[in-house]
Amino acid sequence: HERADILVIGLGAMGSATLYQLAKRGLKAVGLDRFAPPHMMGSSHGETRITRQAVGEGRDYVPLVLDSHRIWRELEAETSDQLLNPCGLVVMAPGIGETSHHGKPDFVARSIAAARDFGIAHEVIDGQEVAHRFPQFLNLEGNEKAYYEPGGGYVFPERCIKAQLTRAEQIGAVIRTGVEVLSLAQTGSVVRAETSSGTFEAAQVVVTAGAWNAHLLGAPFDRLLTVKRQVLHWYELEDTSAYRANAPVFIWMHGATDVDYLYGFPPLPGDRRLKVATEQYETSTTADTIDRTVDPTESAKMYSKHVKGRLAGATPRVAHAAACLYTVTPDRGFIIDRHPEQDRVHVVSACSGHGFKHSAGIGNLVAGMVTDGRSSIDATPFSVSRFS
Ligand code: PYC
Repeated sequence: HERADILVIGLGAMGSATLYQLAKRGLKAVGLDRFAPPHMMGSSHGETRITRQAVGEGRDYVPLVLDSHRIWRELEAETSDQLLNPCGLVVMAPGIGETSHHGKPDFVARSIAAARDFGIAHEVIDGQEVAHRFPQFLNLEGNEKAYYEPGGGYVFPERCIKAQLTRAEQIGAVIRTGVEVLSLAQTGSVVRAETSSGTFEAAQVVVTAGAWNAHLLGAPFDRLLTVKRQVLHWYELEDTSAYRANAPVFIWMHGATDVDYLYGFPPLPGDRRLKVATEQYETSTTADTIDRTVDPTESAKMYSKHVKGRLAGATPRVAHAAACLYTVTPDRGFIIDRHPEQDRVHVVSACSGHGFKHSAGIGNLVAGMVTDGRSSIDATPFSVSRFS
């Protein structure tokens, strides 16, 4: 038997952050992953992830992203690697009216309200002003409503994971890769994980296995969590001149429903590819049965429905595409809580497709909850009991 104070299962966005924060607090933490993170099998890959400080999904999330930015800045200083690029963020809704995003109505208005509440620098601008400042966006009506946040932008997910795992190991954490957890059970004050590499025992376990969570945790998570396959597309740019130094990331709602939208990133420095995606919530899959190859027809459809005529310089030529998994709760919020039947098992993630920007702060929150039973950030909005 291998023994640990705390076992962290799954070392993607949430697990790497949790392991790092536990190691910083001096605990004997062991992290397990069935692959070798950072990897492309779960929900934490794709080169870039949007970060926004005024979180339209709800004010309860704002302290998490603010803490994440602080931690990433600290890690940047320690590792000399850039983790965060605050190139600015535009969230834009059509002139026909507000549309919902990530299950929340009036997403632009909610982002503005959060920015005002937390004193986050921002501007509210219309489509004409967006087109004037950011020539990457084409064929705007002019009457769009846009939220612009100069401190928003993107993070580099693989680098964030690597930096946190590297630092965690340097300060005492143990990382075991290629280890699949087969089952998990608490008996009294011990949690036992049966794995492909033998038995691990710990006083507490943090499950950060994303799309594998439901299978590992059983009821009620197998009922609450669904896994959705999403596709990231990179199109070749024939002309990058519209993407100036301040070209922002964007969430662009261009129609009446919450799937009439795309989000995307400016090309990375020296790159001639444009990464964009939309989302779907209709079809479910599982982490073990998902088709991770992307058919060229999927990128062709994305281009004609969302990209063509909207983004300067974008060609239909596909430079790269990747499938990614969302683990989604019924209200599209998070779950950060103890297992209702096993009080030494902590359930973290199920972040419904908007988690990465919060991950470093979530790691800090969870490490506080596990070690002291408390944290400076309130986790009650993310409790599992809200679904009962
Ligand atoms: O969190 O900003 C976000 C986001 C956009 C699309 C998926 N996640």
